[in-house]
Amino acid sequence: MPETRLHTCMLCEATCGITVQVEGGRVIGVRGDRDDPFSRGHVCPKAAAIPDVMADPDRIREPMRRVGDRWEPVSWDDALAEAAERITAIQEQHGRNAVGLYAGNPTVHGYGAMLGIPFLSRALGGRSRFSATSVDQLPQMLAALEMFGHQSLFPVPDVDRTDLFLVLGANPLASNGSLMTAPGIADRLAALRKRGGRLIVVDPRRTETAAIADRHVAIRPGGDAALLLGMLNVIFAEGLERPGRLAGFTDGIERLGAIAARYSPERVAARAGVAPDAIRALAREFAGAPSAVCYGRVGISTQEFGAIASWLVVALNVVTGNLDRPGGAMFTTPAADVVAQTARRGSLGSFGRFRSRVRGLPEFGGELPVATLAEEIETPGEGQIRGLVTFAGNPVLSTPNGGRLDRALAGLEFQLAIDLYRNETTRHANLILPPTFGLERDHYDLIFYTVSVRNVARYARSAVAPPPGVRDDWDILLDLALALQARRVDERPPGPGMTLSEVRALGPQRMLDGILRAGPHGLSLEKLESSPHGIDLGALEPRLPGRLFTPERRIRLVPPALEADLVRLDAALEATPATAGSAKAVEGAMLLVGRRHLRSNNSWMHNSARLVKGPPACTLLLHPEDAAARGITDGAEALVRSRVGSIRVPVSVTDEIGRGVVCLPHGWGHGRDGVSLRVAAAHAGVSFNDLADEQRVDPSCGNADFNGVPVTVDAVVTGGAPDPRS
Ligand SMILES: Nc1nc2c(c(=O)[nH]1)N[C@H]1C(S)=C(S)[C@@H](COP(=O)(O)OP(=O)(O)OC[C@H]3O[C@@H](n4cnc5c(=O)[nH]c(N)nc54)[C@H](O)[C@@H]3O)O[C@H]1N2
Ligand SMILES: Nc1nc2c(c(=O)[nH]1)N[C@H]1C(S)=C(S)[C@@H](COP(=O)(O)OP(=O)(O)OC[C@H]3O[C@@H](n4cnc5c(=O)[nH]c(N)nc54)[C@H](O)[C@@H]3O)O[C@H]1N2
Ligand code: SF4
Ligand SMILES: [Mo]
Repeated sequence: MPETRLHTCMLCEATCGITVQVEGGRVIGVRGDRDDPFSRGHVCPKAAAIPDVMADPDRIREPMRRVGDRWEPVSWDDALAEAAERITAIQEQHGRNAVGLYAGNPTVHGYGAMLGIPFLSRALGGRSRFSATSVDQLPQMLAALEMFGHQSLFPVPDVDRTDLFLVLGANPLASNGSLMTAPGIADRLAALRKRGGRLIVVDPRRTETAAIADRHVAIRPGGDAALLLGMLNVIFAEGLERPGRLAGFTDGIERLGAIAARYSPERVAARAGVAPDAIRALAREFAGAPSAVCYGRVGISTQEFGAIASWLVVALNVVTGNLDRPGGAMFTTPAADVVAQTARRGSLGSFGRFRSRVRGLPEFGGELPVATLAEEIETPGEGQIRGLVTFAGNPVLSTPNGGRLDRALAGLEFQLAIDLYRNETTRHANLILPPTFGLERDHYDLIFYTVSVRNVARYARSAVAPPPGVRDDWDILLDLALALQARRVDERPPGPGMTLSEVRALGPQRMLDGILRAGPHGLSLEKLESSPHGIDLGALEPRLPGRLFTPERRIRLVPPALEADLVRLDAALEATPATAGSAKAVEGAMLLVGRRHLRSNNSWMHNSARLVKGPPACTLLLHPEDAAARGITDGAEALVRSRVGSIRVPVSVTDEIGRGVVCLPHGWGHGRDGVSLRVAAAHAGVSFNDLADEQRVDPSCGNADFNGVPVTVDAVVTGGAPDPRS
């Protein structure tokens, strides 16, 4: 008889409660937990693939060492010792910056990894730290830091109560929400419309979410900053600004009004790709709604004007009185309040404390933009990166110009990967250390409950034992840190507080318990375990001004760093011909944007047969007129070229994408040598990031610019001359 265990899905930000059927120590099924007060039984097709990853024959189950292009097992002791020796040897000769660290997305999906990574980071030392932040939400963190004083204080759309949900550059029906933990988002959006609320989606593509919306605004890629300024212009010009109680603790409202006065709908329309009348209507509708919330995600964040757009999304909510009120953008009161906890330690965040060696890109949160990693490896000189640790990341497929990074990694003196798979990135490693995964470990969403649409908490014990040869991420991170520390001859004696060995012995569970006990709900692991389906701690409540971390405890509506960046936008507005109805007229090229699929998760779940079956997902969306102009038919291959690379990809001809824009998912391209992903290799696809240009970043903060990459698209001429770059 199978037993049922409770757990939480750790794949995306929705934190769905799951029930797990276990028989003979193996997981035989995963379903939604109907008794979870937050997710109420919702799961998506990916949940069933958790056991696929756990039982994947390609999964690495013991530490592996590469000898040439052969891999051999190695004991944990030998692997850790060798890693520490190689890393310290490089650092002793070339300095701490010579060994880099890249932490990928799953870091934030495991509390042990999240709590452990700072210890490895500190043990490595130096400034060569990178993470997926700079290909994702960095501009939104920058806006939080500059406006609220803490880089992790995100306003969350109160989707369950709002009257108007204005979505820019997010497709929650595919992504299940981001910086908005809202399991079962389709039901929540249906409920919104049922109670008379409106959903408006601003996106270059008529996405799954746009298709169920009241209105779809087909914006030009990278046009959001222009659109938002145009809306603010109308709001101030027509006296529609109503900050209400926010005015009592907000600085810069007048200044924002003066700025907005420069951006009439007529001036911004071409760049936004939205007609002046439509901008006016949108502004009036938003300002006039009983409650409204503007929410922007990956599409506004990873683009040319990501920082300005991220700032203006918050500003629009403030100016219309929709920040910190029900139905607007609100702040959580999380049971494990890592925001308050880091603030107590004085780490509110940082920006621009130092710059990258080669391109001079600014530091953010102690990290450098990953778009500069390849050149930091390739460029000789002091501080050149010669060794790299990757943790839960696949930057070859997930960072811009992955092709260049791929080649750069091949030239490293030493690479260590902590990962489940030998993939496009970890194939270059000298050592791979394999972690436990999924239901083999306990789970608490340290990060995502800080951005959830209700205050909730759920803790799950591990449901099955891990394979004997793997270790928890926490253990790997701390053991590596200890091994590094042991080799440092120059190490200063441990100061007050706990030693690394004491931290290692304490373990992540007791750390989590401490954070919960210190938190605003006085919870503990014991209390959470007595409510195994999770606890609903209520709807979000107004938190301001108490939750602000600026020294003056006021909102900075016009952060100087972001205001200064407007000159760049001004130049772009001048450069945009007023007649440009399509993006094409502007760049002389097509503009490439990304997309996500419900059955795919960044780069690393394509080895699950159940997720990749069916028609190929990695296709280029092309408008029928653009297709006809190039003689490309549905299903045929196109040659897509950018400054940095070229790919051949099957085309889906569809009017869901605007003219002049093409759309491709990221995370594909598994056809490389030395990758040990048999199912994924049979559904290889091509990598978006072989086209994305590492030199195209939002220069204000260095975040990658994936949305609006100029490309040319041509029919593949069979029998013609081979493309020189492919
Ligand atoms: N199934 C699935 N779920 C996931 C993931 C996954 O890979 N698969 N990844 C997870 C991760 S790491 C994240 S960060 C979240 C992301 O969650 P979302 O932000 O919801 O992700 P996307 O689906 O990429 O949505 C981005 C949208 O921006 C649009 N866009 C592109 N350029 C522009 C532009 O210039 N302006 C505007 N307004 N829109 C633009 C794109 O067309 C796209 O629809 O999803 C998470 N959830
Ligand atoms: N063109 C384009 N590029 C993008 C995006 C886009 O929209 N367009 N989105 C960006 C975004 S939002 C993100 S977050 C990044 C993601 O970028 P990355 O984090 O670099 O890439 P992932 O594909 O998430 O790779 C995760 C890796 O972690 C491993 N892994 C999974 N679970 C665990 C675990 O529990 N422990 C350990 N140690 N390893 C684990 C997997 O095997 C895989 O190798 O991609 C970015 N890249
Ligand atoms: S929506 Fe996200 S958390 Fe929920 S089952 Fe799917 S992948 Fe897991
Ligand atoms: Mo992400």
